[in-house]
Amino acid sequence: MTSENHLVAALRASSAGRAEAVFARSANGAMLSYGDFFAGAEKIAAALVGLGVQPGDRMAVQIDKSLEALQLYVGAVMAGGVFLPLNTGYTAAEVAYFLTDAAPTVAVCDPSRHGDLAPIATKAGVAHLMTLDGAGEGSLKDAADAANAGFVPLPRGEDDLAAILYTSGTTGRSKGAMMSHRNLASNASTLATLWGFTKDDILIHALPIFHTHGLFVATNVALMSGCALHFMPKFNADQVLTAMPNATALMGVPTFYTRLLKSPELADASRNMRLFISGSAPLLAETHDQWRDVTGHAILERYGMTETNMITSNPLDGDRRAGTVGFPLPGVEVKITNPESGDAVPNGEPGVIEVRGPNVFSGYWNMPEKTKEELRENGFFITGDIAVKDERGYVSIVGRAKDLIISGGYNVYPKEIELLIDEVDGVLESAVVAAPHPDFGEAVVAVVVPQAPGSVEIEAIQAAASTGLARFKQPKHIELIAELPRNTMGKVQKNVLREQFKTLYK
Ligand code: MCA
Ligand code: AMP
Repeated sequence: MTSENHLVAALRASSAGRAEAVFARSANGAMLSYGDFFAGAEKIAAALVGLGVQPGDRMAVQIDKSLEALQLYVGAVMAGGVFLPLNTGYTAAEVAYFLTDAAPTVAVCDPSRHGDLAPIATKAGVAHLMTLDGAGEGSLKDAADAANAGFVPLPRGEDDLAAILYTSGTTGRSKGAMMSHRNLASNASTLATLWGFTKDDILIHALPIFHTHGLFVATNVALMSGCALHFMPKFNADQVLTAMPNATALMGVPTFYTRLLKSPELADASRNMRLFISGSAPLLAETHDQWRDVTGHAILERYGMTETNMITSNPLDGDRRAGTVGFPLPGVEVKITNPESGDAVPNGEPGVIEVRGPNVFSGYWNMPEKTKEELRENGFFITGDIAVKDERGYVSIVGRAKDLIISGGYNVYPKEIELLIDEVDGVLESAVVAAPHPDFGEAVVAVVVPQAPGSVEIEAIQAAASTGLARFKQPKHIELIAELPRNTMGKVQKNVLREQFKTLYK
């Protein structure tokens, strides 16, 4: 029986004996030390246990980004709980699904949403709906303030769950990816070493903290290396540029880089930085080249998934090749396979990426059948991304076997939107595709067939989307057409629609 909390011990190791070291500097200049960060997390853990949280209980959290929100993440894990972060853009209808599916003991929301969510939480059997706002105030903070200091993290082993992250699926139903202490600790430790992070780094943190990139890649890597964060509530190009001269590294989605490239100050501001990392969506080779021309730095592109954490990375030392996502991480096996046979394809031929290692999740919450479809018995997870490996071992992602749109780093599953649109009165059917977009990479476009001419207005579809879907999932363009293009088998030809809309934003 383990006596320590595996993930918390790993996250604390680098700052042991350095309680005074800066963990985070906020946009307003306020500093938070490592000692105070963990002391605050302990108080939250004590408050959660006081509310009745037992090891293994889920804690659903839909709150604005703040340092207290990060303390809540670490505090939830200290309490032996399973942290379940939710995109702040999710509507009440979306949150209802997550609460019902995951059955958390405690949910935490912004005070402004308490009224909205209280009946939903009650219906889902949530025992406590607490609040925490973007300034770190709320009923959870009050409970933490009243709790005793010095909470000792509850023992949790490598196989115990630390988090569940929901990821939408091609069936339109979100799946909760179960992440163990080992999954999170091993990946962050590998990345911190691979990318050369030390306690002297200062990482600009402008990503949201409800997804893998901002929470497990940026935050865990920083904690594990004992470095400092420039902590920003959200991405703002001017704020990032202002922070750069006093920072060493940035992690972002491609939209960060295309937006930063618009600034004439970029060349000067980036002079002292040592590393720019991109992921979550494809970085255009053109953006990579422009960045190198302006700053002299080659962006390090890496690739991962919610279910697997990070899988591949370009090298820190060596050639960071534009248009590739680099090599498998140390300790992570990557196979490129024929989707029918599951056999590995020869180098240079496209196939589906499969991945096995300590980073790979243990399955989907309450969905054994879905788990079986995507996670082979031999431990390989089928990513649904199509890639080729070249003779030097660099992996390039060349397509997706799954119907997925990535907009500004957020995943949007067309099926979910099509199901919602098809329910609108007067709609016969719909198809949702991506159109290339200069800012978001891909934009969501909905093509809708009315039951009869004039049977539905675009406004009615927009209204349904805004009630049912987070803003980033809502179609940026809706087009009514008489019928969808189909092949001889009757399957909708999304490639024809993609072709039709490929210059919409050009
Ligand atoms: C905002 N909007 C969006 C998006 N973000 N629409 C589509 N896609 C988006 N990503 C909407 C806004 O609601 C607004 O709508 C309009 O677009 C313009 O908003 P703007 O102010 O320009 O947006 P922003 O607030 O600056 O946000 C853009 C952003 C943000 C900074 C790129 O989306 C972001 O932080 N993305 C990062 C996502 C991320 O962390 N992904 C990692 C997932 P309106 O004006 O009409 O209201 S983890 C992952 O993928 C794996 C594991 C991995 O490998 O990392
Ligand atoms: P999610 O599971 O929602 O976090 O999204 C993971 C998906 O994002 C992957 O399956 C890929 O399709 C995509 N992705 C992540 N990083 C990259 C990258 N560097 N290049 C291309 N696609 C990426």
